[in-house]
Amino acid sequence: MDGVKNLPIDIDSDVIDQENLDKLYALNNEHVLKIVNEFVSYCKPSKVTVITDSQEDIDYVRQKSIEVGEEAKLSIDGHTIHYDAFSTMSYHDQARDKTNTRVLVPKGEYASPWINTIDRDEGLKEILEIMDGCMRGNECIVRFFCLGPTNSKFSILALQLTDSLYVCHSEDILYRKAYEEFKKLNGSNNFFYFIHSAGELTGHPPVSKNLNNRRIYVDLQENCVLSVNNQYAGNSLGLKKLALRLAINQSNNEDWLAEHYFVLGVHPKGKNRMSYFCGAYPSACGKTSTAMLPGQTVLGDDIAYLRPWDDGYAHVVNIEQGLFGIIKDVNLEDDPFIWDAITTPRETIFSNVLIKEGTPYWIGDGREVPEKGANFSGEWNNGKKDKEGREIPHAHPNARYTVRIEELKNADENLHNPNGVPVHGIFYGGRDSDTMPPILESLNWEHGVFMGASIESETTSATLGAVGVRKQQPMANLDFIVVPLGKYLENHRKFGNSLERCPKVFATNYFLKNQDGKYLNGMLDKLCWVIWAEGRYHRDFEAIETPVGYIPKYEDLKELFNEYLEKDYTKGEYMEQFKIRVIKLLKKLERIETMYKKEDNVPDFFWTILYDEREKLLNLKEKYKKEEISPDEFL
Ligand code: OXD
Ligand code: MN
Repeated sequence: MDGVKNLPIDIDSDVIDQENLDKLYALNNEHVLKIVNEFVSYCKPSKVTVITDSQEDIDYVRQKSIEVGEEAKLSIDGHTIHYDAFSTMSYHDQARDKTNTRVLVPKGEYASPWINTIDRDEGLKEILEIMDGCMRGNECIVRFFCLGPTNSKFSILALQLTDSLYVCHSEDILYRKAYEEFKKLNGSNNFFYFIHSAGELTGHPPVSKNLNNRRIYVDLQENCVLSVNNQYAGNSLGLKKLALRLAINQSNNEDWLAEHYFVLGVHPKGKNRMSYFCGAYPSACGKTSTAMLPGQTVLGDDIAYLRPWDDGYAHVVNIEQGLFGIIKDVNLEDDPFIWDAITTPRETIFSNVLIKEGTPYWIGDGREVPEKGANFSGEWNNGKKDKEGREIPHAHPNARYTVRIEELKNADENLHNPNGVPVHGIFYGGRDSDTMPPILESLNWEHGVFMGASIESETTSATLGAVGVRKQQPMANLDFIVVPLGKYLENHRKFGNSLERCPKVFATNYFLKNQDGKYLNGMLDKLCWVIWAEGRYHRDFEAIETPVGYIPKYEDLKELFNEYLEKDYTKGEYMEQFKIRVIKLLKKLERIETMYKKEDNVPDFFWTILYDEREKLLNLKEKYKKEEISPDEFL
């Protein structure tokens, strides 16, 4: 301890007092001290506060966020509202900023068409200039968290410095506290760190002013991310999507996976068993609603780490303990668990919704939209337009709620299990209106990796930019992959092949439409796909082999729809949903081929599967002389 105490902390005593200094010294970690020292000197806050795991310290953050106006209390006890910056409908801070999120790449190292990179020296120079004095007049909070359950082989510790009380409060709901865990590091630098500043603030509530200077730079060399001039959690919270990028880098250099997965406990009726499934979907494509299916339990809805385990399975943990969920079309009927949690007293942060008389309203909440209220644009009334003449909706389509998972009635009992849970299956899905059937099982693990690698999805409001544009979304993780795609796919291949009990892989598509643009499936139909997949793992159902994977048999689905949804699922619906769209699938393969051809070192197994699938589809086309083949033809 003495050695560490002698380290120069040259922060003025009117910026950090003795009590806070002592909290830092107690960690006995020179790396933490150096980081705090260095970034306090760049960012120049007027005060530094160190938060331990004590309730008193944690309550301080929550209280302070309200005091500085980043959050305001709502009518229901524990509920607060936070707004992110808004200028116009197309210029705001209410979604992830992909353009200004860059990976710092040392000269001569890998650059990719899919990864937004910048030369490391140039990028550091740029962002440190922007960060010079960015916390002036504000308080910098130093906070310690754990990505994953504490005391677990899976987990990674994380240090966060931020001048946003909202960021810190959100992280407190979403992640496990770990000041005491840092002491167990024995002085090592085995942790990620994140420096965030909302930058100069404007207005009431205070929001980031200089969106044009918003930057999020990922430094793989230092295991750190610097983020400035933003508050939206996808840009600001170190532990969320910023840590995912660092973990993807680390896992691909070791023998595990860091994925954009929910984790769901599946409980089939009358079977006296349960199974765990992971699932990756681009944001706003049914991920949370799958994780929240009625009758099932939720372990996580966004990010997971997987490792091979000694029982032969891959095990998975949720690195979070809360939900930062999209609050659009969340209503009593479709999402009873979430509805219950966010409409009753408990610690909940709403962001970017409409507030009227202390009550939050969001798009698709099943209630009448108030004529006026307050939202991210200030005072709002029906028909209000932005500077460019675009109508401002009462709530943002990417508005969010932040709540702890254990507050939900369907929370899974293994949420904090340091050993994680065994993975029986994996779902991959995208927003695809015309190509893939609702569910398709891969022919084997490698084919499953191929299926995940060829997910396509139409863009949504969770990222800035146009919506509805079809894009390739490997493992729904492309926004976060920071290693060469070939390396990422090879790591997946090896991971599954090393397992004695390999998960089954399924592609799902909840967004198939008919020729008139009408969705072919109801919101809850996904429950039947999930139960079918669980049954396939346990060999309850046979399936029909097609060139692109296995599809369910009509009789099995008819029974499942009846048992789980009390719905009559007709043969006509089945035929329409599960026909093999040969031409559309061939076109998809072409797009996938074009994408991966731009990449070096894509593993051979990927090309073998792609060419094999193409040949089989061409043979079908030749044989049937039709664009679409009925499932019955494969019986
Ligand atoms: C999220 C996202 O918020 O992926 O989970 O954008
Ligand atoms: Mn996500």
